Amino acid sequence: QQSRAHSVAVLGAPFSKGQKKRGVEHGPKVIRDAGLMERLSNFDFSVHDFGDLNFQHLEEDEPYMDVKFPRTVGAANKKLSAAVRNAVSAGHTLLMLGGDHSLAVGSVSGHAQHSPDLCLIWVDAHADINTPMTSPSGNLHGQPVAFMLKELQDKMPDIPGFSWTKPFLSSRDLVYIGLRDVDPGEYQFLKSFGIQYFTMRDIDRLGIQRVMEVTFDHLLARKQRPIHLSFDIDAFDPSLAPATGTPVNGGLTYREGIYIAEEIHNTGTDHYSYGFHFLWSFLDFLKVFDCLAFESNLSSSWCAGLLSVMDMVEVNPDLGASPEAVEATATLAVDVIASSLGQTREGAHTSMDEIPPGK
Ligand code: 5AB
Ligand code: MN
Ligand code: MN
Ligand code: MN
Repeated sequence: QQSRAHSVAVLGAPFSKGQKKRGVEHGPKVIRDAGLMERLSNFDFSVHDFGDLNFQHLEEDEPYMDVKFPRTVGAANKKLSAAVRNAVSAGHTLLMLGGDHSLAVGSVSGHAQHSPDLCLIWVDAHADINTPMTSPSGNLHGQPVAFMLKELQDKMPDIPGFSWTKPFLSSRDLVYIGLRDVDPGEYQFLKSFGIQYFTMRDIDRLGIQRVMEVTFDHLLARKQRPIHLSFDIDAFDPSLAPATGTPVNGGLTYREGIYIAEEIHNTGTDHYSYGFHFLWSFLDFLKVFDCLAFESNLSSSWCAGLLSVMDMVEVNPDLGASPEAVEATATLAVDVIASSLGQTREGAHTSMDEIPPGK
């Protein structure tokens, strides 16, 4: 039996000019060094390593208002956007390794060029929805979502370096998970656009299982569609992910983070929890049903789910207090990636046609 979205492409984006701390450009290297490719080779899909993009640092790049390195960040994202569009168009599920979170402008916009109906799950301590006017820091890694949202179109000035991109995402196609450090302007945007978000407090109250259920109800109940997962490692508690630029106490536990990833992988297969009560198009139904049958079959059961592009960002090896702290952070990133792509805690259900024989 053939598996379906049978190939995952890995693309490194060693870029740090969306913020001021050095080191996050080495994120792709430490995530790879933590055994990423070996882990991915355990799956039924094929893996293509596209290597790292090459970004230029522009000499002449004066701040725009308070925004730092606008042209450098804009040009890097333009390049990333084209690379993501090409990879997705070629049929790959894409894994983008950052780099700082400003890279989401390129990653999500490139994905949207191929899949205009995508939805976005943003796992982060921060909402990253500041505009140049609301940003307390001027750092573009705190602003990527503002470039995407149609609702913010008239609040975004023309920032040099970004004329290549136009807002493409509607606020109802976005869900945040893990928030616990939201700026005043950001809070206003979340509220006035009615964006679905789950703070750490919401996770405390509802539990992560219910949070994921409501997330998929919100995004997928009416229509199955591609998921873009933008995962900022600072969503985790700093005790688990210390090597990152803007840590905030009280973050996700290991099990909550892995559960989020597992549920995203399970989309398109474990669909009874969301939206079976809604009317699906006949084709959508057949597609999903086929996938379910496929999963329950013990042989070669890898099923892609709806995850289409994943960003893993903000791992900064220069900020770990020790080599162990850096390795723990990078290994955690690899664990989340593996779970998003189908690693399960109940064991691998691949390539086993019958119960193993006794001796
Ligand atoms: B990250 C802050 N909201 O805008 C800002 O790590 C922090 O990609 C942004 O989530 C953190 O500078 C950006 C204060
Ligand atoms: Mn972020
Ligand atoms: Mn963050
Ligand atoms: Mn699976």
